[in-house]
Amino acid sequence: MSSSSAWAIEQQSRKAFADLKVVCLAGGVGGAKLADGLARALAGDQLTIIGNTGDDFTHCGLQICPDLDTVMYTLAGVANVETGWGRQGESWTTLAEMTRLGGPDWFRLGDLDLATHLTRTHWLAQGKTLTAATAHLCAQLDVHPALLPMSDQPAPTLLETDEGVLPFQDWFVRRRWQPIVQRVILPADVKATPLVMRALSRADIVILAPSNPFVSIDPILNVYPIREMVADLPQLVVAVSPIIAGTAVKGPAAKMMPEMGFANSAAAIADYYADLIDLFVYDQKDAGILLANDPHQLCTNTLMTSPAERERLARDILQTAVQLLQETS
Ligand code: FO1
Repeated sequence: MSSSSAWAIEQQSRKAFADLKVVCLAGGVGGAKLADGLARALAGDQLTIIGNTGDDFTHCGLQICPDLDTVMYTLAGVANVETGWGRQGESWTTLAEMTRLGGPDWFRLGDLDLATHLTRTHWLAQGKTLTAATAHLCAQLDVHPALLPMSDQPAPTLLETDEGVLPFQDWFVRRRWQPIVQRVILPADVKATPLVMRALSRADIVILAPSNPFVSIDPILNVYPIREMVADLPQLVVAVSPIIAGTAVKGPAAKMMPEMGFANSAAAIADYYADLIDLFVYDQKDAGILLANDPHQLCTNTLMTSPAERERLARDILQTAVQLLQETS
């Protein structure tokens, strides 16, 4: 007699998604939260997260990978939920001393977070790929789904703004994303890793997480041949709107959209991904919106205010996607 214990129910629901292979393209906070929800709903080997590395830069000689770290820390349960980056329970002793010494303190590195950057930089200097270094860090933090950098090559995102062309972190942190963005400049001929391509070729479902479409998802799709594989392979492609009732839950998406000629709406996000997606997920606050290309739709509560909410949204999406897969198989 199977008990109705939470554990038993969890195992039942995992059976519901048994042998499903899911790939999630994720950037900052929204992407990390959905990735965490998916990790709670699926067994570790069913989920692969492809992380944006367009925000990466070298700072004080250290290789910083903000979006990889936000996903890794979130799945490890050690993320600073207030800031959306770095570690919870952080101390700032080193940064305070850097300030006293007149060092570059504009990019705030906490003491615990510094250990990640030092360790990653050490391994890269030893010749490890970013993929291998990320896998080691995840293993040490007991993070089981595969977190794959979109590429092992540098792929810096630049922003053409009314103050000239800015490197990402200069725009985002030093200038607090206030310069008006005319264009996002993505690097040419960056290649996906073999592990990324293998995960995409095996995926039943690919999810574009509720991350900024321009500076979190596009940089991943821009890596060859990720966009082509997402568009051409038989898997079911889902996009989750990062815009709820005209605002972004966090970050510059809502400010950037009008600056770049897009309406500030979930419908505009659906249009933006129209040639890629089979299912569009948006918040109940946007119920009744009209979507030009009429993808399958899931209108639900997409605001993830707790780990349980992250898992509920992930299950909502997976259940809807599995139904669509069964209808089309
Ligand atoms: N974002 C800020 O707005 N201010 C910071 O001082 C800052 C420091 C920081 C340190 C490590 C890290 O991994 C991320 C950090 N971020 C900071 C966020 C970073 O700019 C990301 O690129 C954004 O979160 C966008 O994804």
